[in-house]
Order: sequence, then C-alpha cells, then structure tokens
Amino acid sequence: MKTLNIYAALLFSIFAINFSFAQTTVKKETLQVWGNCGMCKKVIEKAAKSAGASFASWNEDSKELKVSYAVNKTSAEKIQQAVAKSGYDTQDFVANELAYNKLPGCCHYERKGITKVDLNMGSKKCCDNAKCGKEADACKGMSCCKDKTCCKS
Ligand SMILES: [Cu+2]
Repeated sequence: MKTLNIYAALLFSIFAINFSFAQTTVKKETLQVWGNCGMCKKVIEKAAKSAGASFASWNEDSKELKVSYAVNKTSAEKIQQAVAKSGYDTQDFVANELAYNKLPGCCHYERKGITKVDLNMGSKKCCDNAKCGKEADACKGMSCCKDKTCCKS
C-alpha cells in the first residue's frame, strides 16, 4: 500500500510539472485588430504568424484576432507591431501609414479614433495610456504626448 502511495504521488507530481510547464509557455490572447475583408484576414494572420504566433485567426465581424504563442518566443506587443506594420490598426498600435495606403481599396477599413498626431509609424497610442499626463515622463518618447495634443492635464 505504501509503495502504491509513493507511485501515486510521483505520478501526480509529474502531471503537475507538465501542467505548470504548459501553462507558462503557451499563452492565448484575443486582440482587437481593425480591418474589412477576407484579404485583410490573410494579411493579418500572416503578420501575426511571422511575429511568432503558433496560431492566429482573425474574425472580420468581431474584429478580433485570436492568437496563441509561446511566451519565450514572442509577445502580444510584438504580434501587434507586426500587424500594425502590415497596415492594420490594433488595440495598442497604429498602422504603418505607407502600408495602409498600399492596401487594396476594399481593405481600406474605417480607422477608429486615430488623430493626425497618432499617425507616426507604428507608434503606440499614448493617449490611451492611463498614466498619460498624470505622471512625469510616463509617456516619454511618445510624440503625441510630447506636444501635449492628447494629454489630459
Ligand atoms: Cu481587406
């Protein structure tokens, strides 16, 4: 009986180790990405995968990009940067203007909440940063904060 207990404990610990390992390495996330059609879907998913996502699926109705990625390989930030670079606005990054302009007409989606000062290539939307304007240097290096066009005083 005692050996059985030891085996059970051993088996359990192996499962626990595997489980925690899997939990820390692969992350699933849903990111907001603006776009229009099936062509956008291809470009967005390709960009996400090029940035290291093992799974990427964008839904044109919900504008949601579901991704899975290994945390030691990439991050939600890197994936969004790649998507923004290909011409699509994401929840945290603004699309590259040149890439956006090069998109086919059908793909020229309506851009959400983008002001002229945000249109620096791939810049983070600092105005959405909760710390923006409240803490000194919180938005250092973010051009729209530098010229105080978006910060609440
Ligand atoms: Cu499109």
